[in-house]
Amino acid sequence: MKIKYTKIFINNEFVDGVNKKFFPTLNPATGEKIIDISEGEKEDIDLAVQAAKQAFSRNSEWRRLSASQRGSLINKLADLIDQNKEELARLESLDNGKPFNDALTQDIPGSVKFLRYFAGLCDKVHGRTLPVDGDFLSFTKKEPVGVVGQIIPWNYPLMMVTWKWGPALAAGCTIVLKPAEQTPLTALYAAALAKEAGFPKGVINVVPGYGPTAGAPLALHNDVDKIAFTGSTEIGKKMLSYSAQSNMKKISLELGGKSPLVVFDDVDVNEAVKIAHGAIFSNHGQNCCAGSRTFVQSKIYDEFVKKATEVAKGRKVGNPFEDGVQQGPQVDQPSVDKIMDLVNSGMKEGAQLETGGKRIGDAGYFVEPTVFSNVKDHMRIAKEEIFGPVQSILKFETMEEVIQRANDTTYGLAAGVITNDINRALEFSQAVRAGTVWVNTYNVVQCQTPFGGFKMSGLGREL
Ligand code: TXE
Repeated sequence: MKIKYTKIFINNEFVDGVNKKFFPTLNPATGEKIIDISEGEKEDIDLAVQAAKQAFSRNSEWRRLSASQRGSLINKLADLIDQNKEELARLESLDNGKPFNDALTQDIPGSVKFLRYFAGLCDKVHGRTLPVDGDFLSFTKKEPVGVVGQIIPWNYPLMMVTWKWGPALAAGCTIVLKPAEQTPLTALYAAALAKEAGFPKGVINVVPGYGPTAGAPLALHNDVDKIAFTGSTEIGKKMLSYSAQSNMKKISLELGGKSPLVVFDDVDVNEAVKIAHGAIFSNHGQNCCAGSRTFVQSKIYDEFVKKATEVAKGRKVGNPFEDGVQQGPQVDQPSVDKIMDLVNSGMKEGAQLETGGKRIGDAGYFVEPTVFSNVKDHMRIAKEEIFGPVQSILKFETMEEVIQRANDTTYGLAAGVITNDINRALEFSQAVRAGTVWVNTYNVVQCQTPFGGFKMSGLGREL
């Protein structure tokens, strides 16, 4: 397919990098280059931040817009994304490897919904009046934080753009976004649509490039007022340090997880297997909420493992553009290396491999849907984020025990519980230290609900 946008987007123009460098974006289904992208570095970040600062200055066109006019612009952008959904879904699937049908029916319409929610929120951001002592009137006012740097990952490329743009634009901020180096295509396309929607120049800037050479200068910039980051916990920690080293910019972080999904023995096992399968295998396991520790109560453990293995074996892996394919390639070679390292560690540490465990072929980054049983808490596959199609099934006996084990992690993004007993559902939901707890479902993420983690899964809440 023809790729229209490959350059850095600053001040509503597509430009080459100051240093005239390029990097390839690859098709994960083949490992081959799709196209070269202009590579942004510190010099380009400086120009983009300058543009965003100018766009945020007092009496600028953007600052003079009323809140409802900002809402109209965001809605216009949502309309344009919707009108171009086929092309955006193709780009997303090509660049990221997710099934085209998932991109078309989930990622793109989801992105439109997130934008529309924030479009409607623009003129509903209220301050308070405060009954202070004496002859005084006191009120609070919510202010846009200013220039916002946004650094996003590759697992939901366009969706992450809209999660970051929606609230920042609704508040009246201006933006410099750095997409992930693996998946720059839909962010650049969205930048072109933002221009078409009528956003004034400098409000939205997109600088593709690598973490250390484009992301770090953005996070260290003294004219950036906030960084909104989604990615690994390791780089999330760096964001805090970049802030401390520079201007104490505000930081919000949405990081990794090792989320427990607890299945009690009073349930329909087939239904529970289905929920647990979706919880871990959706988006090829490349999901920060992935239900990556499946705890199953002992009475139904063997039956659950057998059925979960059958379902995983039936998962259709292949070309993301082929009808009926449920799992495409992982995003890149380092991801496959990390997954294979953890799978091998699982086998060495004594977990029982029920199915999968291997890379498929050597063209593209495909990994077999993998199920481990007999997983113990101390094993790496029960502690580290795999970010791949690997289900780890652990056995438990009692509520007290499973609460303690579910919470024995440095993460706390999400959790799930499957039971027909409301007391069990409520008790577990209260006790588990996680930002979101799903009952008898999983991975339901909607714009009306806040999203974020306890512990090292993040700081602040999105949406
Ligand atoms: O993440 P990184 P990676 C987890 C998941 C995955 C692992 C590594 O476990 O396997 O992280 O993925 C930018 N200064 N998650 O390597 O490195 C980078 O360019 C500034 C969970 O992709 O954190 C990209 O834009 N920026 C997660 C973004 O940070 C830097 C989603 C994320 O990359 C930087 C992704 C630096 N020094 C991975 N280094 C989730 N929460 O969903 C990198 N970046």
